[in-house]
Amino acid sequence: MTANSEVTKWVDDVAKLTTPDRIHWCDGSAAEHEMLVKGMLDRKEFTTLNRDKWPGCYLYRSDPTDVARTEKVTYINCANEADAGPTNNWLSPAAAEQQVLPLFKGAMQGRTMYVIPYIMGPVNGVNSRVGFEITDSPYVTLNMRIMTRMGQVALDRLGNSSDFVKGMHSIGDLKPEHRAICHFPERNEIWSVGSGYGGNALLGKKCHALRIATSQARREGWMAEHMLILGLENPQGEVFYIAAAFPSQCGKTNLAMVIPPDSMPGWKAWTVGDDIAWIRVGDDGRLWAMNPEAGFFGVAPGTSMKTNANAMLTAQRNSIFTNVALVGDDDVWWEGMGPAPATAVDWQGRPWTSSSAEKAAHPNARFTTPAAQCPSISKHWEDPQGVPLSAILFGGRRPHMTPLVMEAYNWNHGVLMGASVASETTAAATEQAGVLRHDPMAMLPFCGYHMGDYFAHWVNIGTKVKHQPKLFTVNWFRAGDDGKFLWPGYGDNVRVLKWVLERCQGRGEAVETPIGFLPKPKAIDTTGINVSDATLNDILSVDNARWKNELVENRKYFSTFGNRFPSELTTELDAIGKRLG
Ligand code: SAT
Ligand code: MN
Repeated sequence: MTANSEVTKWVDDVAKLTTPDRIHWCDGSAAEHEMLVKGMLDRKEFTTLNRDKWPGCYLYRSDPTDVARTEKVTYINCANEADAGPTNNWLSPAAAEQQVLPLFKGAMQGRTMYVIPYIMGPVNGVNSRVGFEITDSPYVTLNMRIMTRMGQVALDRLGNSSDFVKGMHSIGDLKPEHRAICHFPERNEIWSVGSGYGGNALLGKKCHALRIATSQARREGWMAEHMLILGLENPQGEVFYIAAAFPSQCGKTNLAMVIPPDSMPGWKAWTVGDDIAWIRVGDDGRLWAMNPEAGFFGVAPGTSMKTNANAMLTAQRNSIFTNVALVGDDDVWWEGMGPAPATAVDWQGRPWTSSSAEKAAHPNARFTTPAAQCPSISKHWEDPQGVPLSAILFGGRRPHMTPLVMEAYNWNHGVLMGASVASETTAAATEQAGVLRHDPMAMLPFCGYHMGDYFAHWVNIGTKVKHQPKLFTVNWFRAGDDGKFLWPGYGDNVRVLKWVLERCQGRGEAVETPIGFLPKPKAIDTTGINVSDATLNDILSVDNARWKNELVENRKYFSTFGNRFPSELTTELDAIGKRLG
């Protein structure tokens, strides 16, 4: 409990509305954790996994209709529709009160209401923020315990301040037609009902740390971004920090935990964050980034000792597995982990055999796991100041378009590169997979205000940063005519990061092209891998005709932001047009 009357008044109001049987204030203790787990086991909502292979780990199966973020019912509820912009669903605060608030009425009857005080960011972080999630889901509570610094630490940090985010969550009746996720950026408030899924229900993550935080950041002059943060150490022992934005399932978690290949002796990579970066302008004129989260909420399918050993090793203890398959002696399995078992229990609890047409794990099955357990976790991941950024990368899945890597000519050109990110859709969003969609800075579903204003905010931040990080676009997914990837990816992506760092140090050979600085093929270290000069030339080539089309397409897309699209970026578009001839 707390003496903060703004908190207690709000908790009272929510309790009056939702009428829970009990109210539990989370303190984050081990005893509380045990109590929550016991309840999950008693209700058969958790399966205890093998104590030797997966100590402290549990399997959870969600409602089959509740397996991913639901963007169609995710709303920005600012006062004026124009301020939400064309990329967000807008619902007026009054309409939300009429349509969504009733879904909370009596919703917690027969349930316990958990009050979760949490901190996004390190406990003593200079840019950390306090939020509260009120939820009737013990599963959500257990996930929040991994994903945030939760309990007494947050009450201590907040004290009597009224600077906190109010998140109200109920699983409601879990019916998709009774689902809504509302964000009130003007009053730092979130309402989420009808879903227990991560991005919809762990309110500290996308709802607070991105949608609400982007609005706060704009007001206060910092940045909330959908980015991993990585420290790259060269053989001389110098560490440089890189932030990178990729749309869902473009290998963000893999890059955050990348292991440099054996053929790059002396290179090391350190994980700071895998999904979200809060970035501020330091007194020293550099950009400083921190990871507001305390855990990883990673996609399981495709994760293996081969593709991401660090993620596998992190998730071996104290983790929650959602919608994966159960095999043998309380072991878990998912597609891409290794050889398929002969039989399993699939993510919906049904018998499965290796000849089944359906997948055993849901494609968006997840592990929730404490970041501190990651073998590659940076010793600076909880530094109160964060880490200074040398480079920012933008990337997407563009099989036939963007070169392996290119460097912006200047900050605004880099902002344009970020604004131009487009990628094939994946299963993490509930839309059709495999369709190309624009996803500026990988923020399309996460920017809490008008995207044109967001671009302008990026331009504005550039003017405040004396020592700007260099901005780059990367694309690990260039494919040949046969559809096969041309670049090996995974650990070998460090070869690209090596060039990025060389550029940041004023070295690294580059050629000027109409679309940016590209590495000379010889400047990419390919020692020990089988990538021919022809292939490298191919993935580092610029097809002027394609890029002219791309420019037309991008101009069309940017016109949807009307006069909020910053003129500085139009200047950069024109410059590219001129260079393309
Ligand atoms: O789907 S979530 O938003 O919960 C996770 C992610 O896509 O990063
Ligand atoms: Mn994400």
